Amino acid sequence: MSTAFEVNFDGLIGPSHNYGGMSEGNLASASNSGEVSNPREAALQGLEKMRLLLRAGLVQGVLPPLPRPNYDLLVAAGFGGSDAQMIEAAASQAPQLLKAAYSASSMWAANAATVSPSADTSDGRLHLTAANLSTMLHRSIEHPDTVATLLAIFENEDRFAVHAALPMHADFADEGAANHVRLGESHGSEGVELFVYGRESGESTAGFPARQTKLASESIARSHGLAPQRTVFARQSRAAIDAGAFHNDVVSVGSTDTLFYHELAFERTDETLEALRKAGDGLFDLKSVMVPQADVPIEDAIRSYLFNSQLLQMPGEDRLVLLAPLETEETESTRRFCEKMTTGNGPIGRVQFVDVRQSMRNGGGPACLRLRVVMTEDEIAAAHQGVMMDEAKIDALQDIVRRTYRDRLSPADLADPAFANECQLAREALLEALELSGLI
Ligand code: SUG
Repeated sequence: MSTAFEVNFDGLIGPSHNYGGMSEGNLASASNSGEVSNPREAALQGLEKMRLLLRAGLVQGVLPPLPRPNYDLLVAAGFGGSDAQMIEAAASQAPQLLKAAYSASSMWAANAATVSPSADTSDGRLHLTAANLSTMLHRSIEHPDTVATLLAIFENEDRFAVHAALPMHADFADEGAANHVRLGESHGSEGVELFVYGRESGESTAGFPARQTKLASESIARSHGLAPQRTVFARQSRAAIDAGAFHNDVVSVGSTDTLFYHELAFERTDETLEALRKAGDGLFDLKSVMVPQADVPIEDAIRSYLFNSQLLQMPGEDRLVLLAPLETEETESTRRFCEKMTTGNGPIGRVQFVDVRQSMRNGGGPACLRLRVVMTEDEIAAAHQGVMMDEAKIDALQDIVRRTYRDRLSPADLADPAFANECQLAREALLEALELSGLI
């Protein structure tokens, strides 16, 4: 077993961050629809979170924002002429579509891909499958550009395998790592991969959309070459989805040997835990931390985003640290639960709060903002270095954000063709700083 690190690749929040109200079943997105956003503050908050983890001694990467507006979507919808003409026509004839074309949703990097570290795969390579995000129109346009980004970062085919998204059909609906948890003795040891799905392919469900199918999860496990006896598929509970848990990472998070979850997260909790124990037999002893509905009602868990936290093994600390959003501290039941949990002797020893409010208002907490990629030292060295963060690079990115991003944006502002140029210039400057100008 070689030394491995959990590298957090955070989505760098793009200049068109706005509150579009586009995600049915995501209560924060619906309730803040049409509000004025602050893209500059959003991106600075995200970069400060990265700085925090860097200073704690963790390895931090970044994924640049995707090109916005996405003109391919506008062309596909029949708009033509110059860029400015397309934007003006879409603004008057199809404003919903223009919002989708402008969405900065790639910031939620947990939905960029599903990742299996090389310790788990049959060919010993690190596998990444871009998520098709087929359930929501504004997210379904991410994957071609996500694949291009991943290929630019994980280019070395001897070590990395980047897979295209699954077919764009409801039977293959896939939302990436937000519905995937990897558990093991340590980051570098062989692990167990848990895939959480909301419905079977072909099954129609009432209520809020279930965005992940079992077929999608199974397909990824197969193409990543995961050992069937080390892989678990569990169904997310309908109660959780209908309460607003549009991804499993809104009601559970796991790292190393610990699974932290809400009592109502899974359809068959005992069976799921038993399957995880069996899959981890001989590898690790599962530690499960269940949050009872009586202590934290699921509505509070979703409002506060208690579980949409990063569960981190910090250098020098023997217990795990939960990096939770400020909203968890501000919600009484979750704050009390955190106090109780950390004074006990369980696997989570500390909770730290972080301000990602701009993203939270669209339903994205600390965990949504990052894609975890467990990498060996050699794999880190083989990846594109321009996206690996140090403080100087964070400073440089923040300078670009301060210079090029607006501090007020309402969905109506998207109608101004001049804004498209602003977005392009901002992205070009960011890509240059990350030595990724090939993506322009
Ligand atoms: O897919 N919100 C995202 C939030 C994604 C959170 N990710 C994880 N849980 N991993 C979504 O619903 C809202 C965009 C808007 O309405 O403008 C949005 O796409």
